Amino acid sequence: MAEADIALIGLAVMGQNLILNMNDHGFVVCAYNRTVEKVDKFLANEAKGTKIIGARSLDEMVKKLKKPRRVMMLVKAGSAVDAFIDQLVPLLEKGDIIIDGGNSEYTDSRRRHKSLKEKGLLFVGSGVSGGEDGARYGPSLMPGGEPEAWPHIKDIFQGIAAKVGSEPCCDWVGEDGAGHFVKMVHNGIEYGDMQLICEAYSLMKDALGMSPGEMSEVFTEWNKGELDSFLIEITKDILAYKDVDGEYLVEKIKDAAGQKGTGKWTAISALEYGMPVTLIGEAVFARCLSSLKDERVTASSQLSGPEVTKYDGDKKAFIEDIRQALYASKIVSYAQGFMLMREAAKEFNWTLNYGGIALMWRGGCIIRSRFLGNIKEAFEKNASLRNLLLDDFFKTEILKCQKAWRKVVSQAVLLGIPTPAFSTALAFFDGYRSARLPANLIQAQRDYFGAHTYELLASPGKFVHTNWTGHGGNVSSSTYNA
Ligand code: 2AM
Repeated sequence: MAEADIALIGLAVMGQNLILNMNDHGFVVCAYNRTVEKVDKFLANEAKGTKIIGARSLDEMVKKLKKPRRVMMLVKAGSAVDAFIDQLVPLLEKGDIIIDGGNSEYTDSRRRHKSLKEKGLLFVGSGVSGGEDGARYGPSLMPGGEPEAWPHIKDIFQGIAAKVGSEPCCDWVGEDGAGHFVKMVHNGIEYGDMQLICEAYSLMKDALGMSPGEMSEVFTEWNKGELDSFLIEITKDILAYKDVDGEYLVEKIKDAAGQKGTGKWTAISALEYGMPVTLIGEAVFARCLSSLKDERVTASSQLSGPEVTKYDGDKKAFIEDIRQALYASKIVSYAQGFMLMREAAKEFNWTLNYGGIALMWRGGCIIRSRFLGNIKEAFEKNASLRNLLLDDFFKTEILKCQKAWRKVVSQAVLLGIPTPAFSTALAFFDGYRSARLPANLIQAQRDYFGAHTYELLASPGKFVHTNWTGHGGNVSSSTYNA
């Protein structure tokens, strides 16, 4: 009997929790897993006493679904997704919906969308964020793909998503791979936010000599203001956490950061589409540098820094400066993230819902914050806002922080404390607000050694070559691109 509203394939923790969440919201879910014993185990344990049903084959699963059939996968990204799609296609009919909620690359989602569309099936690639807890009680969901599918999955998706007030942290993102692209940018921004917090911690610890306990109090205060966010909140808890011996645990942890690659993919996309997403790039490289622990230990005894490494000014005022530097840098990071999404939208012809994206990240996910509410408002005020830095609210905020930001970066440089993300954000800000950059000289150099030609300010669109040395040729280059 066709009784289930949706099927969910993949009974690892994320999949199980999403099923339980859907069940809580009144939807009948049919569970399936490649290793079928897991279905029985799930029904006998976690799903006991619920309306959840199971299937022991894909054929059985499909027969239990109401039409149009909705099948969601939460399986390992890559070939497992393609394998399930191949098995599902002959069992489904035109208008049925396949949703991939795994950590797929957006390029794969674009490919799957296209090939399923040719078969009359509606593909949705959805970012799912918030970890196991989010999946169980309210994730941030970023669905993209075939717009026709949205009305059929909207109630389920918005029903189970995290809520901010009464607003669900889920809306339609855009076409084909847009959902997974936006999830990737979310992860990149998460890398940036974490790095910014680490730089604030590093300055308080090394320049001001503060203990983790003291810093925890500072983060507690920060969490009451503009920086109010999940990551600041957990940082205050982490810093206050003491090991069984009464020592702060954070200081016992090896300073070599791991990464699974999602930040890296954002940086790669930034390079690919020519967008200066410098803060996320620095955050990825900062993790790379941290992981060279042995080399750094060797270098630390050979490469000395400045003599003075402690800040001797007003401590309280400097802490406030650090807060403002973090805030300003964070504004730049999000501005860059949205620049990347805008460029991808142009590249792939997506109509992205920018305010909706801010809302989707506002709750349920790792970067959830009060700040994202301001971003949502900025795009609500002006849906075609070119850059967050040009929004009245963010413009005022960043200009307010500018002095403190410059002070923190210059102090960090003088004291020899690395602040790559604070610094790159400030460099971007100064570059972005420059009507004139030194790229005229780059153009001259390129023309000098490669006859690449340059454009004259006075005659836009006119490219000319100069014989700089008098003995080179007068012929410009069209094929040589060193
Ligand atoms: P399994 O329980 O049968 O291993 C997370 O690993 C989820 O992805 C699990 O439900 C797992 O199924 C599924 N999975 C991993 N690799 C898979 C593959 N190659 N084919 C099908 N499912 C796979």
